[in-house]
Amino acid sequence: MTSAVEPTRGFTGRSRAADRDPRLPPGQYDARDTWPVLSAEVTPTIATADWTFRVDGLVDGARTWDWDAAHALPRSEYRGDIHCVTGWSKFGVRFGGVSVDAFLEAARPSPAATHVVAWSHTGYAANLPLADVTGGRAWIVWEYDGAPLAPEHGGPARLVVPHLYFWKSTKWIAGLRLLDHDESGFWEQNGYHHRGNPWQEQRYAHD
Ligand SMILES: Nc1nc2c(c(=O)[nH]1)N[C@H]1C(S)=C(S)[C@@H](COP(=O)(O)O)O[C@H]1N2
Ligand SMILES: [Mo]
Repeated sequence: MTSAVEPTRGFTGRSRAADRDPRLPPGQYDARDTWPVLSAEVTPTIATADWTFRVDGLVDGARTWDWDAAHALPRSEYRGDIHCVTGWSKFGVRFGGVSVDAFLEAARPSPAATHVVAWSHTGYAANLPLADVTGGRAWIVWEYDGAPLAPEHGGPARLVVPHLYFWKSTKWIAGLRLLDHDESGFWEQNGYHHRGNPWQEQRYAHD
């Protein structure tokens, strides 16, 4: 009986590895049509008329944009995948908004700036190296799949940094503060990794 089972098990194992979607980082699964909501806070109601986005800290000119001023910046889209540290990944999502580069260009980061804190209108924050939100790798978005971003997913607007675990993508984004040092955000103070690269499985502080 053992000899009949084991070759089958071995074959199945190899077959699964070969079929694994190359878009899936280690330890992740495909959430397919679902989009789980992960929020430490109660979903706030923020009218677009009340939403603001500020870039301050180590910049030559701190700036605040309101809804209309942010929409006047060049439109930019992210199409691709996202990965949550709890295990789900989602392929081929489409977010519309403005590249973080466009906001930073207006505020002119000082050469001393090395990190940012991405803080929300609710008090949540995530820390990131400045290099992870520049160079066309991060967006402030207000659309998902061509429709307004739902409040539970961070609407009216959130940060999206898709190459890092999704906890870095602050919902109800209020601003970026530029710093010359790393300053832990909400999950980083609770044992999560400072960078959070899903391809290196940087889930917890010492991964
Ligand atoms: N303000 C705020 N932003 C947040 C969070 C949060 O709790 N509050 N959760 C983070 C985590 S852990 C993830 S995985 C994503 C979840 O986004 P979603 O709820 O749209 O899937 O938002 C991130 N941004
Ligand atoms: Mo997450």
